[in-house]
Amino acid sequence: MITFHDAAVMVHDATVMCPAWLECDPAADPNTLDQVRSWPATTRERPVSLLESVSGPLDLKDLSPGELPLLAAEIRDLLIQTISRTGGHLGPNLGVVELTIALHRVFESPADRILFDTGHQSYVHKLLTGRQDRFATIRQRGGISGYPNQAESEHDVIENSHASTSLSYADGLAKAYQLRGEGNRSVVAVIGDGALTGGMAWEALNNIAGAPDRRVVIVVNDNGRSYQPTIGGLADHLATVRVSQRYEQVLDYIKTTLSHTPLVGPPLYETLHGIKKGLKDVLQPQVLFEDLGLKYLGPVDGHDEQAVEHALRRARDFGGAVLVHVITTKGFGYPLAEENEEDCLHQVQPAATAGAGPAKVPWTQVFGAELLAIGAQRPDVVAITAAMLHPTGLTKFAAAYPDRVFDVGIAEQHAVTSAAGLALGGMHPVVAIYATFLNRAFDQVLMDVALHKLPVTFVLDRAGVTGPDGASHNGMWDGSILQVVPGLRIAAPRDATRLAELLREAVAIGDGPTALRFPRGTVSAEIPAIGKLGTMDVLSAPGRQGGAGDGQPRNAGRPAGDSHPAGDSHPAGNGLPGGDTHPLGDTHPAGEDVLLIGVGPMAGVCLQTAGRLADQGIGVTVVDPRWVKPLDEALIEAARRHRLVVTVEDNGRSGGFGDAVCRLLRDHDVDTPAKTFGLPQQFLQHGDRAEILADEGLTPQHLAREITAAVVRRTPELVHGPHA
Ligand SMILES: Cc1ncc(C[n+]2csc(CCOP(=O)(O)OP(=O)(O)O)c2C)c(N)n1
Repeated sequence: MITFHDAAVMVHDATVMCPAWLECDPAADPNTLDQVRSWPATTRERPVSLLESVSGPLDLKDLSPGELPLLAAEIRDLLIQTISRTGGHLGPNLGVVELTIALHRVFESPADRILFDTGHQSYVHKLLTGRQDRFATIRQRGGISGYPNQAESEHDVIENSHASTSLSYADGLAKAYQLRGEGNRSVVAVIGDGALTGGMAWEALNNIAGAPDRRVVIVVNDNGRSYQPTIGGLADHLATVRVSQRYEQVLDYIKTTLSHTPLVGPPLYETLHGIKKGLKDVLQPQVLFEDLGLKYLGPVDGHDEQAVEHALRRARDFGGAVLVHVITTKGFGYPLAEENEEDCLHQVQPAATAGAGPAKVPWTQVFGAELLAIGAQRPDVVAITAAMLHPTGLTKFAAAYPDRVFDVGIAEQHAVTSAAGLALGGMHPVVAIYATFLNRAFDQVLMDVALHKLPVTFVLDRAGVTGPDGASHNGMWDGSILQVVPGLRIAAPRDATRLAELLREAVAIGDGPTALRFPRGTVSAEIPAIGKLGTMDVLSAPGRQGGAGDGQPRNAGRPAGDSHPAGDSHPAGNGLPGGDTHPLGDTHPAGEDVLLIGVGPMAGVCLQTAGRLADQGIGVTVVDPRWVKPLDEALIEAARRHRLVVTVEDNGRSGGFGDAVCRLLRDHDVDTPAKTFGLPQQFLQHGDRAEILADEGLTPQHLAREITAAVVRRTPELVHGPHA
């Protein structure tokens, strides 16, 4: 096992980390290394003193270089203690401690602007810019955000947690400063090698390089990983530097190997030797960036604070567009993170939830298990991830079918159009992606997949409120933007059994795209259907209460054989899979006051709401549509039979499922009024998922109160007792 001390020494001993251009000696300050080595095993014994003395970047500048390793150690200590309790991004922040200290010692934030791409690695920046006292509240309701946040600090410039945007922001800021005559302000963008795989970053690089006189400093934080090792040609290119594979060594290798290869060996070696310059170009990253027109500095050891400072000063004083290549170790200083193969503890769960209570099955895991089973039966099914293999549940599928899984990097747009290509080539791609990140690839879904009626299945994990990661991580948009895509069908499972069923139905559809959305967290209790309304499941009806079952996932998936073209709606019981069973129809008993339609896990919430309403004497039919687009036209007659239609969804209300139901009823001159419940069209603050859903009224108690009030307004005679 590598300890923190060993790791520190290993990094400092690596010759590549202190290149000649830097004119520094990695062991120049013996106190520095000694201090690191003497860091007590139980760091809690050491009072947090240096860090407390830093209330902003100016204080940081007063510290001597010899004090900085201790400061770094204190920061790591605080990160480990706090994040293991609150949850959050641990590995990325442990890796940027020295880099962030150096940034704030060299640049004059907030006059100079420091932008963190994605923003998940900004915790150290928060600690150094006056937020130590609130750090314990990170990611909790009312506490500080897990990402940069303008309301928190003048040092936070951008808030987005979607990757690969920082260089475009930087380009725009530098243009603005130039136009305003403030061209002496530096704009610094810190971007990981993972985020650098996003196409938007390259669009920005192209523009930044086009105006080399603007003061844009691009700091590439190269730890070789996104969640997992970063993939692709660029990553391979950067890796050549990380492992110190100098071109001379490669030439030696080629010389020894090829000259022993009969016939082709020696001539090929001569040829390669003749193009030595070309080979050098291939193996040195500065060429890649300098060919674009960017000044390149590096590589520099990202855990040698003085070396990073030196490089950043040179970059700042250069006065134009420059790229500083910094090599770091994700999780640095914490062996549990550094050695964690899955993701270097990229994001950890709060201590309170990790391992607490009876084991519950995450939605992601149910999806992963079912896809694995489907993979065994369907050799045409392939999986695509945008740098999130483990988080999207593809681990087992990748292990079983390594040739049928494609990690494309943080490149959602490419993921979708590449899926279109796979589908054109006869495969059925399953694009596993967090709902919020699909937003990026809307045009690709619309034009590259749907226009071509291609069988691509989008599996949208973390749909609806996600919670602690805040506004930009909530998957509350897909249910609206996908509504406008012709021919795309959307399914939302209420429990594990339905997730397995609907995934099978989705991959059985061959004439257009499908999307399956489910939330963050663990699966809801099983809710058996008591009947059918067209293709939809009836979960309870007046006098026939349904309820949650045993909570055990059942593998009840069955293939679907239909290929109904998906419009806004489809004829009752005809079209989508599952429409062949017992319509409740005329056998339905009287007392049909409210038709309550719950999307996905909201079906369970609706069932509980119905119980409360029944106590008020209000008869409720609870329906889970399963496929929420296209709508089942059985809804039209069902709506006519009820006095009020209510929809509940974990998605923005504008343009979502509820709006689609209202449009269907209007189009068919149904007079029954409808109420739609969902998330307000706002950027919701971070907090616990359950807390946020409660804030927005998506609880049985609140819904029952609202629905009772609506019923009373229309038919006061129905409600006899006090309101819920
Ligand atoms: C558009 C988008 N897709 C996916 C993600 C999820 N995500 C968050 S951090 C991350 C990896 C980032 O890697 P890198 O930029 O190298 O930073 P590191 O964590 O290694 O410091 C990913 C894929 C995201 N934030 N944005």
